[in-house]
Amino acid sequence: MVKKYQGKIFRIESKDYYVWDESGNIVRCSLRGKFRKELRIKKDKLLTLDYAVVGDYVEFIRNKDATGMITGTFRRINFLSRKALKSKAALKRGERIEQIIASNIDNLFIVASILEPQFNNKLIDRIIVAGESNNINVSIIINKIDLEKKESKLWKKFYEGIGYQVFPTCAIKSIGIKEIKNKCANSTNIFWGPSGVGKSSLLNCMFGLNLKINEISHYSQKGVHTTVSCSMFKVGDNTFVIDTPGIREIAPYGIKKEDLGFYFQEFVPFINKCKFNTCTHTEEPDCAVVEAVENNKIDLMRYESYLNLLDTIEEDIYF
Ligand SMILES: Nc1nc2c(ncn2[C@@H]2O[C@H](COP(=O)(O)OP(=O)(O)OP(=O)(O)O)[C@@H](O)[C@H]2O)c(=O)[nH]1
Ligand SMILES: [Mg+2]
Ligand SMILES: [Zn+2]
Repeated sequence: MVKKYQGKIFRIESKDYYVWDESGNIVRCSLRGKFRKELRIKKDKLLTLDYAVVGDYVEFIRNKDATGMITGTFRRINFLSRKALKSKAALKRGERIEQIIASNIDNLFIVASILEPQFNNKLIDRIIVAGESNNINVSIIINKIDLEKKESKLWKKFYEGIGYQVFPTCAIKSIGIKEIKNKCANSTNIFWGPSGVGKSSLLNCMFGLNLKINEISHYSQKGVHTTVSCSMFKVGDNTFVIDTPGIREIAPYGIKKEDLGFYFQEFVPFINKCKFNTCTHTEEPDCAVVEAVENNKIDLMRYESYLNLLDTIEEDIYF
């Protein structure tokens, strides 16, 4: 019998899976060929899932040259995912692809800025849904408050009103850093959001990391992604942070239309009062959510985000 070891994936580069073994040493592993993608057939559609992602606990064997090979993964507590951008060929084959960003996460910090790049509340709401639907604690960081203060305060109030913790920060001047560090302690934390908002800058500032950041300080819409893959870092006892590449768009994966409302926290108290328990809060009679929007108990912007998302999940297949 070949001896099996256990570890945790902290970075994936092309076909190399970097794993911490039980003593915290780094082992570069390959993935046994048949595990590359897990395929599932559901309702005649082919679904593919990433077999191993950053955050996964794995089982591996050691090769003679000190590298390893992953032979299995352990069940994920949760994971953050989105619908993969579809290629035309994949669409033709009827494939629906889920891209898993990382697994076994406690806190999702959605990072945004007001300027450079401009605040996009619809995108934030979509990332919130991705977090909420996977049982991940969500908070929001508004970085670059040196560039704009007034609107930062308004959006802070807006999201706090819904029930989210909001951290205003400036990575360049180390403002608001301690509060986030405290929240990160003893947990696994992922930082996700648009490109150029300062995710890597914040992590450098908070934990003295040396992540690559965009050297061109003036943000352009065409800005390239500086961080190109997900990486996890150990920054304290039991404390991990994950830096991610920026996102331009995101569609959550595998959410049922009638469940979407539950991922908009402030809708939840009203949902139970809708006439139909499959209410999608659009055209149905006696919808308590629509009524709450009309009475300004639910903000119209959030309801618009909801409708916008509802439109895009129309075609999903469900597990
Ligand atoms: N004015 C200002 N600029 C900042 C701040 N934080 C980061 N920046 C700048 O914003 C630019 C982008 O920062 P990054 O840390 O590379 O952004 P990112 O979110 O990691 O971007 P991707 O890796 O492409 O997703 C850099 O030029 C930083 O110097 C801040 O608080 N204020
Ligand atoms: Mg980055
Ligand atoms: Zn309703």
